[in-house]
Amino acid sequence: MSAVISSTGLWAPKDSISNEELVTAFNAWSDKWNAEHAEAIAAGDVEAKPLSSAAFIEKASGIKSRKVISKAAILDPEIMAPRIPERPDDEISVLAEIAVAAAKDALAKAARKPGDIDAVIVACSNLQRGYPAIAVEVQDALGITDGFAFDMNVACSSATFGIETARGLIAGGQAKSVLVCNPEICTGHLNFKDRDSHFIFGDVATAILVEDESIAPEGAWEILGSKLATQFSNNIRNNFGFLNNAAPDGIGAKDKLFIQNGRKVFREVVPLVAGLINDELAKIGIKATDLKRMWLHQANLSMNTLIAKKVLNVSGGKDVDMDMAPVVLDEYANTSSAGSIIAFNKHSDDFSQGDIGLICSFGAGYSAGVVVVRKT
Ligand code: CO8
Repeated sequence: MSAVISSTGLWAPKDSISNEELVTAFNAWSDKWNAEHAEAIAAGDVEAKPLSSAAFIEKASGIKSRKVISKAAILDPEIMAPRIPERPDDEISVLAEIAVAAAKDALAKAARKPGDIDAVIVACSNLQRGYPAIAVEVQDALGITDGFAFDMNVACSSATFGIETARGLIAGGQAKSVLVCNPEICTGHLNFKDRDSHFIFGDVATAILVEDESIAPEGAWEILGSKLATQFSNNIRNNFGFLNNAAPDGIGAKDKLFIQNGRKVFREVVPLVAGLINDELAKIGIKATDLKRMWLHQANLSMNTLIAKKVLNVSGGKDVDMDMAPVVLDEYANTSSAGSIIAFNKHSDDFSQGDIGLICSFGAGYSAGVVVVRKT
């Protein structure tokens, strides 16, 4: 049984933070910290906190702003972190709430009602709690009374791995219509006091409706092929987890936030991803020049340019037409698993029947996924 992508959905917070706003807050915090530690800095006991720069951020990453759930607290030099109040157990959790918002957008686009859905997968980088699964809460909030739901996490590749998992459920006869949600509150695990990474992430939610081809709506996307890959690396890591509380010094002893070696990630992931795409295209007999577009993971503009060049075999100083690999990270920053789906959602309306494109994710794990699609 073949599967299609029937529709996608998007939810984004109303507030954005520009690089300039973020850097102003960071530098105010940094100046204050340096003033408070002036003696220790002068004695060489601690290093002064360096200042951040909006120009550096845009040049190094391509990010100009990010959408966030909790703007004021992130920009308050006394806080420098989102502040999202805990909710009582009888209210919907914030992660489920944004997943539901994106899901409703996807369902409306495919003219589907909640009763049409057989399974819900929440596939994202950071799950708000251990259990019950966020996906079961999303299933309940949408009013899906039959079927099943579960969570999965493959970091930035959660969406492509989620699509492939949905495809497997359809092939195995478990479901005909699977809703894959990618709620990403990335600012919750970001260290806004770390100059090297404070600019990287934003918040957003996407949803993907994967269905059996027998019920595909008009204009659905046939999945021609897909390939998943993982390779262990400590270069992107988050040590937050349920055993933090079991450590002798307890959970509060150390921040358990996102850390990475960005340079190494850049160097190691570009060839891995370009190779994965080229191998999959060769396997299913499609030439790179047959592609109308690649909706790539949104982490770094130069990284995407380089991947596009490698896939399209554009060498030397020649430019690649970025219409081929559209950028959304200038507006959204890195939104982990949602990035390539935002790009697909926003930059696919001009496809005609028969046009071919690919969705590609990559990130922590390392993990990478390619899904080749053709407009029906
Ligand atoms: N302002 C001014 N200067 C700075 C700043 C700043 N904010 N930050 C660093 N610098 C300085 C450095 O100190 C360094 O100075 P010096 O040369 O004197 O040592 C200089 O600028 C260059 O620094 P870098 O080498 O770090 O800069 P890069 O050019 O490598 O750019 C990037 C840094 C933008 C991080 C880049 O390396 C990058 O994007 N790499 C790819 C990273 C990537 O793709 N990571 C994957 C992200 S993880 C992911 O997508 C999902 C993770 C799992 C999910 C998480 C959910 C939230």
